Amino acid sequence: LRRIGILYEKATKLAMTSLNSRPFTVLVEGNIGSGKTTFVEHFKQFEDISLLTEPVEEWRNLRGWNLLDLMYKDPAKWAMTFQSYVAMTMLEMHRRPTSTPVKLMERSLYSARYCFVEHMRKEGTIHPAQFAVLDEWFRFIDREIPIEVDLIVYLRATPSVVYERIRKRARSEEQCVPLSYLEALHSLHENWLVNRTHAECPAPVLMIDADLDLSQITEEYKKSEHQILRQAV
Ligand code: DGT
Repeated sequence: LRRIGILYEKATKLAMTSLNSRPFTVLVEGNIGSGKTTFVEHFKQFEDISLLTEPVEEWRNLRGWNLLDLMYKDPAKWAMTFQSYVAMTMLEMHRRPTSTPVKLMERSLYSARYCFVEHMRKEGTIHPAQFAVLDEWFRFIDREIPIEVDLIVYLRATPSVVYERIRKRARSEEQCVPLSYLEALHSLHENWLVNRTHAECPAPVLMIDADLDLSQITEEYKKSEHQILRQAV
C-alpha cells in the first residue's frame, strides 16, 4: 500500500509538472563571494533539479573580449556595455526550458538591476541617460516577458567575510574590489530582500547564514533542502 501511495504521489506530481510545464524556480542571491556557486553545487546530488550557474565565463569571453575585466578596469567606459550583456545572458537563463520540476538559478535579472545597476546609478558610474536605457529595458522585459520565480534563497554574508574570500580565491578581474564596494552591494541586497525599501521582490525570501566556513555550511544548506526539494518528484 505504501508503494502504491508513493507511485500515486509521483504520478500526480509528474502530471502536474507536465500540465504546468513550468518548473518551481529558485533564485540564489547574495553578495560577491557569498557562496552561490557552492550552494548550487550542493544540489548536484539530487535528481530532478536543473542547476544553472551564473554565466561569468561568457562575460569573460565574448568573442575573445573579457567584458568583466573591461568593466572593472574602466567602469565609466564599459559598465553600460557590461550590464546590457549581463541582462541578455540572465534573460536567456530565465527563459531556458528545463525538463525537471525544479530549476535552481544563480543570480537573476533582478539582482543585476536592483544591486549592480543601482550601485552604478548611485555612484554616477553610468550617466543618467545610460541608466534610463537600462531601466527601460528592465521594465519592458519585466512587463512583457514571463519570468516566473517561486523562491529566493538569500545567502546573507558579512562584507568583511566575503572580502577575505574574494582575496583568497584571487580571480584576476577582482583584484581591485575594495571592501567599500562589498559593503555597498551588501546594503543593496539588504534593501531589496530584507527591508524591501527599494523595489519589488518577485518571490518569498529564504535567508541563509553564509558567513559559516565550508566545513559548517553544508548543515546550513540542508535547512533549505526541504523547501526546494518538496517540489521534486
Ligand atoms: P559566489 O559563488 O557567491 O562566490 O559568486 P561569485 O562571486 O562567483 O558570483 P557573483 O555573481 O557574485 O559575481 C561574479 C563577478 O561578476 C563579480 O566580480 C561581480 C560581477 N557581477 C555579477 N553580476 C554583475 C552585475 O550585474 N554587474 C556587475 N557590475 N558585476 C556583476
